[in-house]
Amino acid sequence: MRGHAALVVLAVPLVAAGLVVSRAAPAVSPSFASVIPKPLAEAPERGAFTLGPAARIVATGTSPEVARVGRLLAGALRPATGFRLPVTRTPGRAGDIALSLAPGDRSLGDEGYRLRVGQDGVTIMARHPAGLFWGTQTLRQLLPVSIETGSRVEGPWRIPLGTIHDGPRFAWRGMMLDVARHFFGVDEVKRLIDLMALYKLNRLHLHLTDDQGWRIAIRSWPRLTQVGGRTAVNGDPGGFYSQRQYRALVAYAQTRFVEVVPEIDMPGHVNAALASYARLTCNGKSPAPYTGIDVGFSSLCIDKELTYRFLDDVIGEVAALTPGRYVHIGGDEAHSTDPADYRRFVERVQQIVRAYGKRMLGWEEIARARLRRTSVAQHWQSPELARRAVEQGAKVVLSPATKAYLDMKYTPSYPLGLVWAGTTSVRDAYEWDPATQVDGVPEQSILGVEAALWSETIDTRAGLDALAFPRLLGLAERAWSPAAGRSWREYRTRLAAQGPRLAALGVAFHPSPEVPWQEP
Ligand code: TNX
Repeated sequence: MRGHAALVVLAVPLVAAGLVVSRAAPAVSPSFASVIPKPLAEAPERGAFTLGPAARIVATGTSPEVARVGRLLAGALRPATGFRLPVTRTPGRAGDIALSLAPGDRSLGDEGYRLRVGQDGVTIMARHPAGLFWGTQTLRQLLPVSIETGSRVEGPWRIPLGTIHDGPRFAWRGMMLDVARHFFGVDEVKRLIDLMALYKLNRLHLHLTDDQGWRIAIRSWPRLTQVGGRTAVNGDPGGFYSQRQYRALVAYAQTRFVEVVPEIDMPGHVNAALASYARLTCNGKSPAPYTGIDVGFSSLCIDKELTYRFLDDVIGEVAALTPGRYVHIGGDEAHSTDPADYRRFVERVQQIVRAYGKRMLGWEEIARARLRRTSVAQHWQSPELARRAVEQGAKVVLSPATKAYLDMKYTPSYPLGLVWAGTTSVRDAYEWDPATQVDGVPEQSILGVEAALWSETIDTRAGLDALAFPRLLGLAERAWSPAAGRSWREYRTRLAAQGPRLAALGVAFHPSPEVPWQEP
């Protein structure tokens, strides 16, 4: 243990100073044993394949999607290697990386893949392009950490030999980012999408509206962003996505097999909307903009018909921007809405969402209303509400605040974050099983797991990095890998090996002393 402590001390200043970035070779070569999330099955062999300057990426078959995954892989490997890595359809030669689809191979599932590293090259096979893409993310983790530096470094680019057969436990592997309390621009979110993809997360839930800010342009209600988009917590600068920017973000995510899930929070958490349009309030008077961090004080006017015309416009525009199946309607902490009104409201909004061809997702409180079986409740606090959703035949996404809230402090003295659900160590975020988390919510009712990062206490990339990393990796593993056979002792060693990789990517992660971080 003492040795570990010394390594931690070493890792901190290196990470902080960004020195890791220029290091060529890692102290320990990556191995199958260090991949996160843990693959389903792996058979390592002795030896390594060395990726050389003449290597090509062979996209077998005629699917443009396969070639696209190949180009993304080439783009990830070129900066550090300096190799050309042309993407080609011509038959593979020794030394190449081959990607191919095996649509008939049911053992691969919707997102699974088989990766083989042999003396003569690398092959990745999947039933669907998504699986190929996840396979390329595993391949990245099998290459030396310096592959992530973004600028030319010396090889050799050795990849350990062996075979991996992999596929996810849950279809929904998400992260929520609150861009309403503090705004995060397109470039920050793209970077987060890339980091999510490295750990095989496939849903980005954007909390686009709240009391403190409205972050998505709605053409039929322009003041939402002209007025409501200007503010943020603490009086910090606001901001918003134009529809063009938002579309670009969604497309960027889509090419990385990440589905963007937009959330418009209602009937509470709407002060920014009410401040923008006096006619949405019951008394016709706009409230002042809000920049504090209280919750539960605002509500849409449930009895006004205009409220539903407004929501029809907003949901219609948001649905048109969304290729994914879900629109999230918030529904949380509506403490200023009468309970009977709340139920009526949610049921009516459920119809609106459906009319636009989408499924409704909402925080667990929506289970107080009558839910369609295709609606989904996001559990965060109340086992009873999660059970009520399941009793109605709806599915549940698990974001238990004591495990999956990335905005909880690591320790009581940690400078960022909140503590209302307690503190959450790296170990806490990892050590739980979705299937036994909520009594009465069995595995078959669970769509998946989602980490949530609320932004009351962060407004920079550094703050985002420090709260999200490394806990996000543990949650990604909870969502992808079976719980059986895993333990914190084993996981923390794998996590330690990811430290230099995160540092090479420029991620200012929290170097928690719980983890025996590897020296870069
Ligand atoms: C509760 S969790 C909220 C958010 C806050 C968060 C802070 C949930 C559905 N609502 O409004 O930002 O706590 O941790």
